[in-house]
Amino acid sequence: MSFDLFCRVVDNFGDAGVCWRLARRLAALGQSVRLWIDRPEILARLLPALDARADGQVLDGVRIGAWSAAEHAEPPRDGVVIEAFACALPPAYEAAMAGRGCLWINLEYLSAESWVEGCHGLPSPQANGVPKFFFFPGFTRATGGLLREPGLLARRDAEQARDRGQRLLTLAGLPSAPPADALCALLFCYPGAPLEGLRTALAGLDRPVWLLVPGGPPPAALRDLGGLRVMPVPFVPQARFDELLWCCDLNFVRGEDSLVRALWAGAPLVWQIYRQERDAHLDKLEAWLERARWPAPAAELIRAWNRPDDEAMARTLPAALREPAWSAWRARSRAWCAELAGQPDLGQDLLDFCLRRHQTR
Ligand code: TRH
Repeated sequence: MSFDLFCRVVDNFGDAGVCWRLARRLAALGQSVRLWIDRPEILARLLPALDARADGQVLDGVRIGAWSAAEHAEPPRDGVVIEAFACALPPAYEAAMAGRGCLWINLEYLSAESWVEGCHGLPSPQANGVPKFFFFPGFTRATGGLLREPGLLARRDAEQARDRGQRLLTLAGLPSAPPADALCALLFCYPGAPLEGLRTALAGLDRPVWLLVPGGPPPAALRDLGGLRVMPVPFVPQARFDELLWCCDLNFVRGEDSLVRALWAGAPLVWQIYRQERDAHLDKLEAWLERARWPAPAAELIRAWNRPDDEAMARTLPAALREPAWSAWRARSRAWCAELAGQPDLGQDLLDFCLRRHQTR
């Protein structure tokens, strides 16, 4: 089938990151895919081979076009149009969809809340008569699942069998390899995270800590202290981001795509959820914590990180890293990763959904 995927960047990297990953996945499943994006320069940060000024480049089997060009594009006959995160299609394109046998999918944000299961796959009747459906990523079989490429976990295991110091030297350009007993942590967070609490907690551990901070100089609040070394590392292409996560014992991630990738890493992670008005994000965080079933000290730490609370951070992080909480957290991370990997991946699930809808027309 032919897919047109529309992406508007609201902020940061997640909108482009999720859409690019889905576009690649559908192309790898043998579909013909065009990705229309309003800020190609953001995608180029994740995909350095992309020339943000050129229109119509084909990378990894996906044709990448500028949003402005989509105004005059023809919707694919009997194809699928994906509107990511309710981004609203270009009006002329939307008008041209009528009568072409298109299926229209609204790909929603990832949420662990239980109402998602009831809304996944529901129709959304449209004035132009084009059949439109909600498609929700999620953590259960009653949702669209999470994006996962075939063989990802085997690739992870093979990588992790190699020397970690060597992997970090090549990938992150570190001046030297971390000591064998060091705790390696990746920090990818939003401004406003309780960094003072993080610094105090990490510096007070009874082992060396290497904190890898990708993409530019680390925030001023983060400086070496005690056994803590703060290491700036480059912003790696998205295709190599997993490898960075796989080098670390603990991953601080945020938003949507880096969360999912940290889950596939199968190691302890601290998620910073995207902030919303009136603290709506904290309810979403609780829904996720309920599904995650982390040991209590890890859950307390994740709450402190999101509130954000420096004092609670300095207290809860050492508790979560202390035995037996740490081993329990590691074990649960592996187990949830395996459980989630036992469910169909979002790319295949979306393709099957579209095929079924086309057959039942
Ligand atoms: O960047 P994010 O915070 O993105 C978002 C946006 O804020 C968006 O508006 C919001 O709706 C969404 O989150 C939920 O976080 P996310 O989703 O993790 O995206 C980051 C992307 O950047 C992800 O694809 C991984 C990639 N990345 C790299 O490729 N290399 C790197 O070195 C790093 C640190 C990240």
